[in-house]
Amino acid sequence: MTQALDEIKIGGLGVSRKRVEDDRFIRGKGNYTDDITLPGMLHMEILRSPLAHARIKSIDASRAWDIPGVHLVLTGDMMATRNLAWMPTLSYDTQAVLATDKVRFQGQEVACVIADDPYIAKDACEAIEVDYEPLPVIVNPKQAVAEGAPVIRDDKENQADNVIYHWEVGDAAGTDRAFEQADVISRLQLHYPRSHPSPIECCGSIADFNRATSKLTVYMTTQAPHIIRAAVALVAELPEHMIRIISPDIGGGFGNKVPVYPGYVCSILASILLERPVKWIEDKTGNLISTGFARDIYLDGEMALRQDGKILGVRMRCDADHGAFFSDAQPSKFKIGLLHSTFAAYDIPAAHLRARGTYSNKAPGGVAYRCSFRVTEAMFFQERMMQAAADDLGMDQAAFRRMNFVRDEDFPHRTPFGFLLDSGQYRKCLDVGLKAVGYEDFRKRQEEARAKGRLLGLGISTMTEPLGAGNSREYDILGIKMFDSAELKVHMTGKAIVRTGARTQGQGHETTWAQIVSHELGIPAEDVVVEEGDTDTAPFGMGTYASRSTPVAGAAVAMVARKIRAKARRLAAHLLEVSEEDIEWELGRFYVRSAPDRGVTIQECAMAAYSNMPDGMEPGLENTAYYDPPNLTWPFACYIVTVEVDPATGVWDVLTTVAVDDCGVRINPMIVEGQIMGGLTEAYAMASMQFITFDAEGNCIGSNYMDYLLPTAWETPGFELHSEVVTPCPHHPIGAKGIGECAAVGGPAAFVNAVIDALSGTGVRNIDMPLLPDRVWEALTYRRDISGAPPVATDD
Ligand code: MCN
Ligand code: CUN
Repeated sequence: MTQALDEIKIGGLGVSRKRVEDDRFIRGKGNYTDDITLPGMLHMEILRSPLAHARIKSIDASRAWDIPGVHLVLTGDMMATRNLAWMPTLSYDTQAVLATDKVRFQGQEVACVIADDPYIAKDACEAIEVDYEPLPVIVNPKQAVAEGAPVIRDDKENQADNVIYHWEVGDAAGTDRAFEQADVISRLQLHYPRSHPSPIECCGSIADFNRATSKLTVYMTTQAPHIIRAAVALVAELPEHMIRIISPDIGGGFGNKVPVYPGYVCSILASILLERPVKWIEDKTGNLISTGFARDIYLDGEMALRQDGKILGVRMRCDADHGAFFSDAQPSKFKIGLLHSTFAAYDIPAAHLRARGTYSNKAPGGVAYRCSFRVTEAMFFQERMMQAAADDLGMDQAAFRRMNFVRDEDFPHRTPFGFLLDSGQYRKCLDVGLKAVGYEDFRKRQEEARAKGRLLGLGISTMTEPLGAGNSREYDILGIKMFDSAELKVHMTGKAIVRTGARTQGQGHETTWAQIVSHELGIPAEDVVVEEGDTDTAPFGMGTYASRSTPVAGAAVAMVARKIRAKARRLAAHLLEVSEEDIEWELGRFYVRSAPDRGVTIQECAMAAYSNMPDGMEPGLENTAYYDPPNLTWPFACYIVTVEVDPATGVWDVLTTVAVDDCGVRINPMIVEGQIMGGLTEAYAMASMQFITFDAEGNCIGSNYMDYLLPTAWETPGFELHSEVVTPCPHHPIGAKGIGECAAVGGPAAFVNAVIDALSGTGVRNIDMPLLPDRVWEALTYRRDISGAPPVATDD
């Protein structure tokens, strides 16, 4: 006799199972791109531009060619003969692979050397003589559109200025009317500065073209192997079935490993030319100055308010600095990504957003760094504007938010910008957060402290964000529709392998996908192995970013398991000699409805699929599911931070951080908490110390870990996490919503709001991130906002 299994015991849904991948990671046994050595492998290094904007008069590589051990020197002119000097970007622009006419940002790729070892290659790079003629430099949108500004993209035929796009969304006339009716108009201007995902592992690739088989294998640090395969097939005009992209273990991605970088392209071309494997591993400075930046948007926001606190309308003007190439890797038709997800959590009758994108002499980027395509800026702007508006009304921060939230009974809710929210319990999350932080009590203590000259502050950030691109109706990358996939093979002994089109970079898919299979089939999680990242074996998928893995690939895992269960049911009916209609399922077992004692386990069904299938049934127990989500998932979070600011120095300490996250059903609560803590750490970093900016010559300030600060355990405050609120996603097969980015998206505003709150009464409305002590001190001392753009002064 068989019995239903205890889901907790087998590691199913809701179990805080230890991460199986950590076993190899914490022993130093991970297999990262740089760990791979192939026979006959050569090494590539990149020569980068020291200048931000300059015409290239000549490149003389003859001395580099003469260095013993050098096999190949690639320059832009050589790339051009193969039509590879430029490549298309995912945002329908072009990007230089190796510079030919001009360099357009500091750190831009100018030439590559392929040699016996990386040291020879590096030395040979230094032997390349490039004659530059410096040009005026642009480091912000204001300079980009100024009279007489040099045209950065003079390579483009119809580009007479530095504007990439004007884009708008919402109801301009309706919003104007709302402003006419307003009792109070609140305005805030600020800059969300550039930041960098900065994973510990930099980017890299090993291209291995085998002339004998005509097959190109590329090991590389990509979050989206199948997209890379498609891009290589289309750009290099190689047959897709002869390209194999393998993304081995990834040492953190955080969005940095979504774009296509020149280094990948050059290593591939070098391998094809030399017919030997070519390895390129970027160094930290290369990573910080040239790859996937994030943010760099200016906001001019206005809110129309009724005296009682009701928001009547929102108007936003945003200026996005995209750097030298418009290479956003994002799947929406919206020029500025999902920035218009802003204010989604609030019930607002009218809204209008106008955005302008401009070129500058800075590395390209924009949408990366733990952000579902600019939702980070969207939620930051929203929550900073909410705080300013409540202050302008003289209203309590929590009451103002509660009054304007979308109500539980109003889902699905259409936002004024056109998104459809699936579900949520916003008030409940806020209440849990307020209770946890002791809101009323803190406000009293704040008053008392104020009387003694001590500055306490409390910041709230309540936000929802769209996670899980796509659905395929609305989202695509260069026409490739957004969906995802899972393949499940159950072996005859009941052990299984699941593969998806996603690619974990540290999020724990090897652990959580097994839990979904366990939940659906009753196969113990430890009997399920998860494999991702090899385009020759994984089903086609769009990769991991925008926290889309659980919403899309995770859903596909559940769906494919259900297909397997359906076949297993037919096998069970055969084994139990009853008709399929008489079979019932409980976890791990089918039984006869009229005789519950008579049952077979899923493992017995698996064996029968290979040894005892009914006449006419196809043998085997495996299947594939492609999942096209009906909608995005909309998790909600309430982050509350309290701080104390030292008026003498501007130093601020975090007293408490409370996080209430509702991401629907949690597959693995411990992993979810890890994601939230990681995100809060990054939020704290951006708010307090992380800064990648530029001086007037376009020099990148923040090109190393002395200048670009990563918080360690020592600086990072403690976090109090709450999981009481669970609103299952109504359209996801197991009710889960994404969580991977929430805390990094919603967190920064909570920290900044707390510091600004501590300064209340001084007239200071804004200090741009990072809130370094000197900025806070300056704001406090001179009672003025610190809102600014690069260039920074570098003489101090
Ligand atoms: N999860 C869960 N229950 C849920 C939602 C998620 O148990 N309701 C689990 C998932 O199964 C997965 C993890 O939490 O193991 C994150 O899931 P999800 O929200 O689906 O996000 P993705 O797996 O798609 O990860 C992407 C997201 C992004 S876009 C960035 S950027 C980021 C992030 O994840 N980069 C990371 N977190 C990171 N964490 C690590 N360690 N390294 C990175 O590079
Ligand atoms: Cu934009 S960072 Mo994550 O979506 O890979």
